[in-house]
Amino acid sequence: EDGSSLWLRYPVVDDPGLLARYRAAVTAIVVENAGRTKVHRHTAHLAMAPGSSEHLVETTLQAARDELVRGLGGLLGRPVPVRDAPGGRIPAGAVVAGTPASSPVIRRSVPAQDLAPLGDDGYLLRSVRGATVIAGNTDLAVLYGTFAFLRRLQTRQAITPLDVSSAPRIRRRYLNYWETERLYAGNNATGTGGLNGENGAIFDFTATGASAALNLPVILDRYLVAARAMASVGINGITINNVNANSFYLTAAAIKQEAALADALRPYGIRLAVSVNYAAPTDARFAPDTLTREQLDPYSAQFRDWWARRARQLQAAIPDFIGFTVKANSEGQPGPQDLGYDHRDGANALAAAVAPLGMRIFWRTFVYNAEVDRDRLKRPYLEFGPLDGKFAENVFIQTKNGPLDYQAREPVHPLFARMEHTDQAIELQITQEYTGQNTMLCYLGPLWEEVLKADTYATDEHGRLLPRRRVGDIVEGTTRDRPDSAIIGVANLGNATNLTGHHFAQANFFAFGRLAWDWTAESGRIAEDWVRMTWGHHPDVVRTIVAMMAGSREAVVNYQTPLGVAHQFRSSDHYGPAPGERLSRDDWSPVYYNQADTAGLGYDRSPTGSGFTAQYFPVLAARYGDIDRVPEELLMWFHHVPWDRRLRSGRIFWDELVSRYDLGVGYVTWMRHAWDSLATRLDARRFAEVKAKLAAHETDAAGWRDTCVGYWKQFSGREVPADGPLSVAVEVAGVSSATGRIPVPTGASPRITKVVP
Ligand code: BDP
Repeated sequence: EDGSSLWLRYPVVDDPGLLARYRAAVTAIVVENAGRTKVHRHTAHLAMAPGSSEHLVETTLQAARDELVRGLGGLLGRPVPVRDAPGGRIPAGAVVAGTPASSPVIRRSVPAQDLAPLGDDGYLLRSVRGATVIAGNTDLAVLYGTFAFLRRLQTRQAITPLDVSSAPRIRRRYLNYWETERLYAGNNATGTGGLNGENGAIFDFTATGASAALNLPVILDRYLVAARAMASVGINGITINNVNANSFYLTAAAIKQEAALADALRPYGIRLAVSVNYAAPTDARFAPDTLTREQLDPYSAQFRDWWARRARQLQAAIPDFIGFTVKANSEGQPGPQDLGYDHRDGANALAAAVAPLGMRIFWRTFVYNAEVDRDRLKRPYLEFGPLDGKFAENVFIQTKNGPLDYQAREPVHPLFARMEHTDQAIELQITQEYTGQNTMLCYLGPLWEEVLKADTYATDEHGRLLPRRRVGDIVEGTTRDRPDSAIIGVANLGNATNLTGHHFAQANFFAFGRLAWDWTAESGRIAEDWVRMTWGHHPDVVRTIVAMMAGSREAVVNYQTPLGVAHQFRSSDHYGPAPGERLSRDDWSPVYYNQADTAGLGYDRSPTGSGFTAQYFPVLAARYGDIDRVPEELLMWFHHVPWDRRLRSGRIFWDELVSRYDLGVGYVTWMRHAWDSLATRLDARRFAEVKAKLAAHETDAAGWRDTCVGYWKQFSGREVPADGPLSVAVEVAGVSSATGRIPVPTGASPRITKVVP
């Protein structure tokens, strides 16, 4: 096993009783009117990679049928025949997948009113007269239902009698793929990838060899594995290039390749978007169709027409093209402010250009300017808050979960409840830029669950609390009167054999999709599904791995940025610690965030400090602004904390701080031992690969602790406190079976008391 199938492995069910029941329930596959599968070899812009083994499918129903054949055949340990349903007769034991339009069987066996509430993407799984139907209103819903049905077998749930349905809470469940940096997904040296062929991007736009000679783009097997994996968790769009956008992706040569990719992904319901640079019209690659800098005025016809031309070109090649993602006036990227305009002017100009084509603009809010504001966190609200309600219909503003930048823990971004009249997408980072990249095992489900379930305590103009103002409510749009909604994950896919570099990084890809579908789900349950699908079902395996995952993010918080100190990363790679680093820009420097001095540690954002807390609604503003009331895990986000301040544990701040670092490292040590205990229960290659990662993880976690504690010590002037007790209690939210005590072997790092995610 090399991890290349991700969670779509489908090994034969090894519990004989269950296998017999599944085999009795499933004896045939019926997908009416799916069409014949054909391999496109010589269409105008599509070629198979030499040696490619996967065939390309043309329709979504073919993809569903193929997945049933592959999945059921694997799980049941014998081929399951594909049959017709002559005269609408359902063969006993059939799994029938389709829509009322595609399948006479579905039309007759599923009442229309049962499908109506499911919308475009929702599915229904139901036992009907000895058969199982997988039904939805669209072919894509049927594909989603197919994966959901297979997941039931993969996680060993009952499949008879069955009557479940599910529809996503958020409409657009997209990935943003940053192809030239921040991949952390393996980056195989042997592979080319991305634009420059120098990194490990999953999509290879640098066709080489025969395909280059023919000028044909290549569709690699791994694209289809990724497409199936995305569809299996309901992801339905991907922006294929970095937000620091290279305008290559708008050129005719690139569009040809993008069209091939779109054709390959379309059956899986995945649509494409491109990140663009606001000043692309001045790029010489478009000569003679270029503009001058002055013509970048968002109200000029030239500017809008230029974008309309690009959009039409894209739509001609990719009829279901989504639109553009824009990073403007952020970290040196050009934007409308360069010409004296604001984000609304810029976003609405692009929106107007693409609106006739039904496309969308995703305009990011990741802006900061510490030179003006002193506190970097203030800028997004200052620039975007006043623009609420002023964006065009087809604009989403796209906001990171927290006000800084994907730290292992942040308070929620104050913009969420402040933009009620604007479609607002949340942007989460799946790729672990600040959470251990592809070396550290960090399950991000608990982080996202924390964010999406966080209450903003938004109030109306009379100061009364408004209902349903958790971040997830706001993102899903229930607080707006408009139906569109979007959640974005910065993807962690690459050209590594297992697509993500670390086997456990696959879990973050999986969890993102599951939470995008239903943000009210519990991250512990999602972890359990993933473990069963990815590693197996032995109780030791499930219990141990779920427990490892459950506390892994809290461990990262503890050994990297405990008690709310943020951004202590070395600037070169955002992996290791550099608490003393001072860069050319204050707001890129760890010292700016930690504010270490002999009095204490942390950034004062209270009303007597930077005043950032005022951007929150009153409940949170009061809570965060008061050092006695702020949750301890956010202490240093909002306060400069005296070294001898007494904390809830009874320890003084300095002692508590050091113990958090130890707790974090101790957890990693515990994970390493816990993993070792599974040696005989897991397949050799993946076991060894994770074991090696955990060893590096432990070393690097200890490095974080030692570097940071050593640095803080110079300011605190205090000794490192002595060791504490030696056990870890792991409580796993949402997984009843996995609560337990796992002893830490002697010799392991001490002082772990309790780790509760
Ligand atoms: C930062 C990344 C940088 C991105 C930026 C962004 O380090 O690569 O371009 O976020 O989101 O975290 O625009």
